[in-house]
Amino acid sequence: MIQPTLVLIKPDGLKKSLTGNILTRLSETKLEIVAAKMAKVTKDLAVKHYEHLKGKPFFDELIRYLMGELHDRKKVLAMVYWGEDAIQKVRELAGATNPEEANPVSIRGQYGRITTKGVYENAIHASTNDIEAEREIKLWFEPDEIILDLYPSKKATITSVEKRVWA
Ligand code: IDP
Ligand code: MG
Repeated sequence: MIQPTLVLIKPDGLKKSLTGNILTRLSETKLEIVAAKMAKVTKDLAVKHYEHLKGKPFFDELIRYLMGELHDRKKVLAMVYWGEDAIQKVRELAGATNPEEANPVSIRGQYGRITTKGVYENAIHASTNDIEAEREIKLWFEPDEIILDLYPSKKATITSVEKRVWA
């Protein structure tokens, strides 16, 4: 099945200068990158991204992790990979959630660690299924930021929206 998946290089991956290595590993999948940007991660965005983990003992620390507060890198590299079995291919390359259990040659096995506060710092996020991919891609990207029309969109005239423009 041809499908998209959301990939994030998390703040530990950026801080450890792993972006190039991780992108090289991902290129083994022969999938296409159809969207990419450096994104600042607000608390609201981090909480929405990990809303399925609300209530877990590590939740607050996980939010601080995704926001870059543990690594002094307040950003992530957000990308949409697209192609045949994209979700499963990227998950396999990423490895298990717990870096200690991840295949040693997977991205998380190679680069992940467990912090003394107990958060799994695992360098990369990858969607786990189609529903999650759609929710996450819509959370991180607007339709015009993606090269393909992945999901139905509509034109909207937005008035009174305050945003920064070049001075
Ligand atoms: P996933 O990233 O492999 O899809 P999720 O269960 O969605 O795993 O968890 C999201 C993130 O939360 C993980 O990537 C990891 O950083 C962190 N995490 C998940 N489970 C634990 C745990 O049991 N202890 C500490 N951190 C965890
Ligand atoms: Mg997950």
